[in-house]
Amino acid sequence: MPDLKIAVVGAGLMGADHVIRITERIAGARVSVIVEPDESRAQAALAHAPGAMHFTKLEDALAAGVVDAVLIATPGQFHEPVLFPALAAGIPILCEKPLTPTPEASLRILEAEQAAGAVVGHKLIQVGFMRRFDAEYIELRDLIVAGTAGELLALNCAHRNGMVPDSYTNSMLIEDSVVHEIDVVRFLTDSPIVAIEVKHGKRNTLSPDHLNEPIFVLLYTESGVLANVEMNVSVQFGYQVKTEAVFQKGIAEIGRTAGMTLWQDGRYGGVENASFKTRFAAAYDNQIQRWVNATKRGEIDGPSAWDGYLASAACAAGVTALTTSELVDVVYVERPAFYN
Ligand code: ISE
Repeated sequence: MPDLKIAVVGAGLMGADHVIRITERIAGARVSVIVEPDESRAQAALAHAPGAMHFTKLEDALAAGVVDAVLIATPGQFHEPVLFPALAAGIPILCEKPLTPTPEASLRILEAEQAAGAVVGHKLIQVGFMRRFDAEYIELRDLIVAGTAGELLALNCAHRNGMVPDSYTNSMLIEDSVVHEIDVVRFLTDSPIVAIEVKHGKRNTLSPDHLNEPIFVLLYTESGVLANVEMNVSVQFGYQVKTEAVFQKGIAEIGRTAGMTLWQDGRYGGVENASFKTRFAAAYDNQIQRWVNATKRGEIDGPSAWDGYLASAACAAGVTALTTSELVDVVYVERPAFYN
């Protein structure tokens, strides 16, 4: 079977990383196009994509007939205008999280996908919630399902970034960062998030002036399992994502820093990840390989646009909770049959 020709849209931090990943580690696919308005970013990415063409608009690449599938890695607010032409072309899409920043926009995407799906006969969008492809999250989910430690009661989650760029806003604490816990808590518990509450701790003065964090987010699931998330984007020392699961008969912990521990000169320790690019490298590889394989079968193999919508709806409640400090209910529309 010929290589899947992928257009990577957006060659920023994540897009550039995916270009290298597809070229060097993914079987059965190659980057045929880079869509990026910034010339220097595009050139830097093209250096890792032999034979790829450069366009500034996805529509032009689609018209040139050199694209079988699209990987969208622009910032979230630019997903919608890229999703529409890709859906109209009826080709498979891997869209980085969040699907869209608002539930209203996600609903527009669901409609467009159902229209395109009626023609091609299957779903077209997979959303890049890569934690679902991380070996430890999968192991934890298996433990929850097996029930050998008893019923799951609660989750204590820590999501810590060393620092964030100036463009990162307060609402992105929820929409760009906690969105991962919003999705993965549902993945782990198989239960929708029904309400969200946000508390502010003592502000970190090392945080950019416009941010008020760390925050502590309570995600209430329909099952009764409560997830408590420390969201902290100014920890300075590195990147950490950890979860402790509290069961009736035990505790499970995932996300401890992997690698060698060195004892020397009266000290011991290891090396902490600097960013999500290394912490979740294997999960990203796994996600993209499975997506490539699935597209060749006319399927997706991971979170759908419906999962993306559920996360956007929960994020909208989360952003309200962030500004009001109240417990905010999450409101969802009924699931269309297409997503059953
Ligand atoms: C970033 O966009 C990501 O998706 C990372 O996984 C997350 O840890 C970070 O907080 C976000 O800004």
